[in-house]
Amino acid sequence: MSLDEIKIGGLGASRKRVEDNRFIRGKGNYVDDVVLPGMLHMEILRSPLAHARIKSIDVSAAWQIPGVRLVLTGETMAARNLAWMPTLSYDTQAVLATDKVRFQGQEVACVIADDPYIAKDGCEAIVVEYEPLPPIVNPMQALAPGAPLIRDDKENQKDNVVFDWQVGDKAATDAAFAKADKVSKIELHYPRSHPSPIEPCGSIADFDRSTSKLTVYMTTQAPHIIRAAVALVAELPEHMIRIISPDLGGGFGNKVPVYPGYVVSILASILLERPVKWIEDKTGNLISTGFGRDVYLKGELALRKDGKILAVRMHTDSDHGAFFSDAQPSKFKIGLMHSAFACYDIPAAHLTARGTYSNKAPGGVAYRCSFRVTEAMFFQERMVQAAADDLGMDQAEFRRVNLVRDDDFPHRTAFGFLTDSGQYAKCLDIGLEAIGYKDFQKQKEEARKRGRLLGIGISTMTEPLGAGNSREYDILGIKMFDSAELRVHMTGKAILRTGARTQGQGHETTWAQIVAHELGLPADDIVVEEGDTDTAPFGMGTYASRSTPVAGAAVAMVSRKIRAKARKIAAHLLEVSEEDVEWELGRFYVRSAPTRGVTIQDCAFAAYTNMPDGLEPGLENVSYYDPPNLTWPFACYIATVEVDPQTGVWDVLKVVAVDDCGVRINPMIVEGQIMGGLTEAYAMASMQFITFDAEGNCVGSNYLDYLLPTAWETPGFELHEVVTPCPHHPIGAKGIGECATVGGPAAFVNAVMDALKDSGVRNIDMPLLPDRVYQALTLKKDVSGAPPVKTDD
Ligand code: MCN
Ligand code: CUM
Repeated sequence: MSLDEIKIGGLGASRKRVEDNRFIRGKGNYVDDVVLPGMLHMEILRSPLAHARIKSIDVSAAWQIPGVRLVLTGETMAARNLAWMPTLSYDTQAVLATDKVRFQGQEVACVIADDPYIAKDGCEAIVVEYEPLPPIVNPMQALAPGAPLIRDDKENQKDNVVFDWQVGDKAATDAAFAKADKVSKIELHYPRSHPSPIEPCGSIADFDRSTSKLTVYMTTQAPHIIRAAVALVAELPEHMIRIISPDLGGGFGNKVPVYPGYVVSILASILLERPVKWIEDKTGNLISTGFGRDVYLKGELALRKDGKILAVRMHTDSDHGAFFSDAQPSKFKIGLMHSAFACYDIPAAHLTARGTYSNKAPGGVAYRCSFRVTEAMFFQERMVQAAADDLGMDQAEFRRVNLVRDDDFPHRTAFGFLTDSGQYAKCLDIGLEAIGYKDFQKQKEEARKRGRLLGIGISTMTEPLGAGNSREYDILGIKMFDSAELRVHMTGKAILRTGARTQGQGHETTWAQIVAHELGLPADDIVVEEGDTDTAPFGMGTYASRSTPVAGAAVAMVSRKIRAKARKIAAHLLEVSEEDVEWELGRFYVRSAPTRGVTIQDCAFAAYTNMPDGLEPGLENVSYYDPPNLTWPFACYIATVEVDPQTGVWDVLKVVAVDDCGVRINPMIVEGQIMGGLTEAYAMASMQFITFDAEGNCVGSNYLDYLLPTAWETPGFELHEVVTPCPHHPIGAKGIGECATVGGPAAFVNAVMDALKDSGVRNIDMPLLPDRVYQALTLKKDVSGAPPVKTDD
């Protein structure tokens, strides 16, 4: 008699995304769609120089333009103590520059006017006199003796170092290296990349003097954190602040930080008592908002000759730009870089990490990556391939020797994480089988006769998704947990709200599936709402693929609370004691008489019309979920490529992905996440190049230079699945939102390196543009992305 779970859209149903109904009809409601009566428009004047002292700013001509309502500069912000703001990593960031500009594109002044064009004219009328200073565009320059001090605004800052941090066991690592049969070394650069969501950032601030209420519509992945920040920084009462994050046109980590535009639009609305809209253009987004990566690695593996890894040593130098503004758990300065090698059984490891300032836009935002995990897994898999080559060992076999075994869980990694489940060898085997690993060598020989170079690249990794637990994870002291609130109406229809904020991942679809699984209510009967701090329960937002691991768990838990109450109502309706009531999907029945039962909908109706004595009416509840651990999905990505040695052009022959994200709520959405992630991985490996010339000019500030692959350039992906349920998640799910972006790049790069192996080339830094590949092949040497950076020729 039990309901068919797939039919009601429960766990495992590839239910079509309900949000797409409005998106594909052009009915999405993005920030720029919001129009408020009397709304004014704001434009930002940005610095053309990367490093310069501001000698003067003359705004008088801007004020003369009819329709200009307000002009704000660093000076006017400073008068209100708002020229600087705290960042999510305990640094400060200029809202509008006062003393110096520190990167090209930095916010210098804002003009608020009747329409966006007048505001733009206003910006153009502002005259700024700069005195240029020598720019710093990489960690090597930042650390050089006598380097100009970028952050001379900070009292105790005497150099350009942001942090110097370490983790692991140095003594044990040194001892293991002393005993090693072989030491494999490699130096790599993970270049800057940009999340570049289709929709840039923006906000509409609406301060109503009559109620003292401040409403802000804005592009944020974490509305509650913004509310807390506005309350604490601007000293406004928290209950008078409402942050609404409407539909987001992608986030990818770009919409986690707090940007100056948000802050200035809020101040402008308070001063003018009118709504003020700020919408960034695409170039503004590309040059000034959070960049990802930009990390240099020196990596070493201590090896035994049978292939066993004895120890790992890593040193990273990361370029954070002018302000250390990336969000990450406060305990960890270089994010979760030390999650590297978590899928391998390694006795000892030590990581030193140094962060430096530069005259570049703030960097280090987690772009589809749980806090530097993308860099960690890329470095790991490049180091693994180099080590296998150094030992003369097959790269798949080398991984097999070192992967954590299924019976080894829970497993404490050398850097201290606890991984709890997985079937790593099985995933690898499925991947090797699917790509045709055995036959590939033969194909490689044949291709060589045709003058073509074939290569195969593997990337295996487990990734920490779903911060926290609250014991270890906090941002600015706010503990990382999440929440869900479920309200079941009289007729058995329901509304669910969470503290997460979907940006395209499909929460409106998948959360309803979790409720359907727990309660037997058809998913179509549940509406999901996120992103409004006045209605949603407090949560830390959506990034680090934490929604399913944390908010999704809260959805299951709140549904169980509802079921527990419904059980009491069922006992009352069935006139038996609660202990005699059994549950099957969507229905309570009497144990001794299974045909006597009531549906969950009957219970919902009774909760408002016929409640038992002593029981509170209504059927709603809230759950706050603090996960016991991160979730650890596993992935094996394998790519084969063909390189044309005449041109350096390489084509992807085949890509195979084997993902284990535990129980899949919606297999179709999971596959979409993997394909999207692999597309980004391919883009970073092959074509995306956003860099800075010696003057600090951002090269790649538009979509002719910074390439986003379309369906035409993107290779096909063959997806496979393994399911190892997460032991601590209520429905056994692990995160998936970032896996393919994190693990994917190394598969492509390893494949090209494999093709070039016999030419003595060990590394080409991303992106593997044809000219880099050609140069490596003809000169028979590595091509580094490190400076001097080739930007043009
Ligand atoms: N899911 C599932 N079964 C699982 C795991 C996840 O069905 N076992 C579903 C989820 O319910 C959700 C989606 O897959 O609908 C992604 O879930 P999850 O892994 O929990 O990740 P989040 O929802 O927290 O999304 C964040 C993640 C991040 S951090 C970035 S960055 C990213 C990504 O998602 N940005 C995206 N994917 C994106 N996809 C789109 N379309 N747009 C973005 O901006
Ligand atoms: Cu890591 S980018 Mo996502 O966390 O929003």
